[in-house]
Amino acid sequence: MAEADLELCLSTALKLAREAGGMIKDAFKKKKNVMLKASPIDLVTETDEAVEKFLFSELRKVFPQHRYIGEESVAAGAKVDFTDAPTWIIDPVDGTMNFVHSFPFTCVSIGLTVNKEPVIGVIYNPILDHMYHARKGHGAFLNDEKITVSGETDLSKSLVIGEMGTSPIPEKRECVFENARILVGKAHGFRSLGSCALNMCLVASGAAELYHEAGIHCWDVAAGAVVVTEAGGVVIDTAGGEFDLLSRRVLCASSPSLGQEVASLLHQYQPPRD
Ligand code: LIP
Repeated sequence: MAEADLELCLSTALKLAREAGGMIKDAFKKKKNVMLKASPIDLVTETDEAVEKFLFSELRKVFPQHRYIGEESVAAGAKVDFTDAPTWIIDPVDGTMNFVHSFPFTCVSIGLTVNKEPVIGVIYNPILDHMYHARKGHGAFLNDEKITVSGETDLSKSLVIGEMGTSPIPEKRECVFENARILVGKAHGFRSLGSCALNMCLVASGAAELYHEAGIHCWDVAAGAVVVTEAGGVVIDTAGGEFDLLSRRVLCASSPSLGQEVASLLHQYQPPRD
């Protein structure tokens, strides 16, 4: 895709992320109509659905030839049709559980892939007014200030993020708890905050050194993968191999050695692919 086209994609995504963020912020303090998806803790609200509909509609006006993958469209039965075509991969409200509880760690995440590679990432937390963005080869930014990972290589000096997730599956929950036990004993600190995309931004900005999770989806990680790598971090599989956008597993780290060390410690869980 030409440089000018990618610049138009980024500027359009930034504009729409801010507008979508306004929708999230308006609803944030109000009573929410919460609906259930795969389990009693896998939630969706009218805001999730309205934001995704808004973003798809506005992006299609500018980029009618592009393809679209969204969390709520897939939940409604759409297939994850992942091709080499320019594809917008969107989580309208990442951290929906946080949003429902008015816990201010929630965002809209807008990623763009070309030839199946993430090239643009825009992640906006409207409650804290934190706009993260990155374009492949052009750096990563928080509110237009360049961000970089901490570069830390020592696990005992690292703040590590691990998510409990929403799955009721015993095998997955056992894996989550075992990995938390392992890491709490070795890291400087351990956090669980409820938003994949924002967790990735915390690593990118040097506020944390590592985040890992199995059970997320392509729309959770597509934008964050660009933000982390453009901030000088690594994005790999939880077992240490190459990152696979549809694998539903991610590990991002402030340095390659830290990422590989933690990957070697983790108990692995393999959810069905997207
Ligand atoms: C969430 C992820 C989070 C994960 C939750 C949930 P959602 O995405 O951001 O990392 O632990 O289970 O999948 O559903 O709020 O868009």
